Amino acid sequence: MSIESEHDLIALQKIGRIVAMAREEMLSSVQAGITTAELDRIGKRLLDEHGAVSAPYITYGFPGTTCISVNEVAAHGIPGPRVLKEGDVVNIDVSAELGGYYADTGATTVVGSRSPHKEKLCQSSLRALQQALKKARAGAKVSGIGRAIHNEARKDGFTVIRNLAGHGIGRKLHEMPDGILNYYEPRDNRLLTNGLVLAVETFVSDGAEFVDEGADGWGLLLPDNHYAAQFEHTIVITKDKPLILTA
Ligand code: M2C
Ligand code: CO
Ligand code: CO
Repeated sequence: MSIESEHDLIALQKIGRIVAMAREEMLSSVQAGITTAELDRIGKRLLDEHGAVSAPYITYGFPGTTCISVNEVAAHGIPGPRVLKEGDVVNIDVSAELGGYYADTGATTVVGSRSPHKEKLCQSSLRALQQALKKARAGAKVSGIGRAIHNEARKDGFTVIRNLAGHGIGRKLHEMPDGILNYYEPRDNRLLTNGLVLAVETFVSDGAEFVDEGADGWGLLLPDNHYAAQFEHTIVITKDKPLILTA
């Protein structure tokens, strides 16, 4: 969607803050011994308290409130009995609806503090998101976002996942424009427009370039013991810096 009124902006800011709070509360609860179902309950409680509902659940019937993806699972991980352990790469992706408006955010962390390679991967993906957001302004090419993400990942010796992408958002979880890629696509001539609401998400990996559907019908799996780190913000495009609704 594109922002058309003060109400659009206020409502998106509200749900943006809620999903960001849920993300932060869940991230700060990540520790060895906790299950992903327990983490999901923390996110659900926060959404419930604010009257928000899980976007994956109401949109797709996802069997959980939030997506929690561990190690070989890059995205769409179903919360459950999996117990987190030292060194696990944990992605928390929270998307929710309130009053007909949607926001989506994600972050990745490592359990414990003894995995420098995995921590570097998370830092690289976060930097890639920050660099991409610098390119996101009205009149600029959509393809500049993917170019910035890939350049940042490459600098650190990492790859990007080519079949996962950011998207439009606002009145639905996934809207047009789709295909906000993690790499440069020179044939993509679309331009960013003032007021456009986007979920920009970086998928940086230590070698993988594609994910495959897992046997549970949800999890998107990485090949050959590779890891990936995702970060995601919902933003509004302006003539200047984007408004980050999920900061
Ligand atoms: O839009 C995502 O960030 C998720 C969708 C959850 S629906 C089960 N919030 C995403 C992640 C990976 C691939 C596509 N979309
Ligand atoms: Co998301
Ligand atoms: Co998204």
